[in-house]
Amino acid sequence: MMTKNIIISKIKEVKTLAILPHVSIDGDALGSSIALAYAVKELGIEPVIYIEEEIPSSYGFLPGIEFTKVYQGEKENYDLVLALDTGDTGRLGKRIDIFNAASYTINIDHHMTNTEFADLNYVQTSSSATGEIIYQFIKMMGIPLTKEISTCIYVAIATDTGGFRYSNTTSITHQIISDLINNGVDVAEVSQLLFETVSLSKTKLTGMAVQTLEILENGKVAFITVTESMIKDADAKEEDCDGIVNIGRNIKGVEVAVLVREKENESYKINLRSKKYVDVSIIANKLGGGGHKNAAGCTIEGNMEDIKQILLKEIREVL
Ligand SMILES: [Mn+2]
Repeated sequence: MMTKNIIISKIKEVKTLAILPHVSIDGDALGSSIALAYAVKELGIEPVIYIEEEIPSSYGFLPGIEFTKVYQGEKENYDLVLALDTGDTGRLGKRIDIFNAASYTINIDHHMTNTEFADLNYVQTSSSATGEIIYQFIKMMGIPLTKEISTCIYVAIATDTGGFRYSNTTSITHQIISDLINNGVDVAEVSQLLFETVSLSKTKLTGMAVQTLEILENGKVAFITVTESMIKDADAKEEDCDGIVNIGRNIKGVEVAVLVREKENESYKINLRSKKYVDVSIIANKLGGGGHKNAAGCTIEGNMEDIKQILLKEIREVL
């Protein structure tokens, strides 16, 4: 409670403020950031949301995109910088410069692996999404839930809970969602845009990725690979890889699913998902990444075969 009040008074006393969601932005990072930006604007501050890369087109329908700006190496000294949904400073990418140059920094997050890297840290791991925490802040600030704010928070929570299906979904989650719907969220429209709209290139890429599926460890582990050439052949974008790992996880009997995404220079982005008992954040942490129990990730360098062996060894230990 204390920390929350200090954060709100900090926000109220500054003149310039920037918000930093994590790299490879997702619905929670973006929705939370825009909702907070709307709230801060109500206080008479003009906030900027610095993002690392262009917003994936699947989130293009969100209101308030005008608050966002792709970081181009600007040297700015903000009175206050808030990192949202960001477990560690590595997830700030190049925008670490904005963070380091700030007079004061705040970190608001729900990741168990959060390293508490700011001047003030508010990490609530019981929240399904950073969106839940931002909702609480906005209520405490006494700022009305507009349709825009409600929609952004709804998207944040709906994405991080997999459409209210993951184990992080609580009764509090649903209480918050109830309030958001009362304040104008069009559930059918948002759900259609968020969960039932897919680009042709992603469909093609998914088909190619499924061809690489390997089932190991008596059916408990699924590996899927996406290479650079597959991305080119499907005319796909980075964001089109999102969710492909779930194809492996959804297979009956699979506990751990891995997506190995080949990047340039023998670097691989690894997505890990588990269905029930395995804590994949332990594996990701060991390999220099982070995340949650059922969803985590890391980046590894080396060649594809070695990387698969390293991952398999770590998975065997927790399986
Ligand atoms: Mn999140």
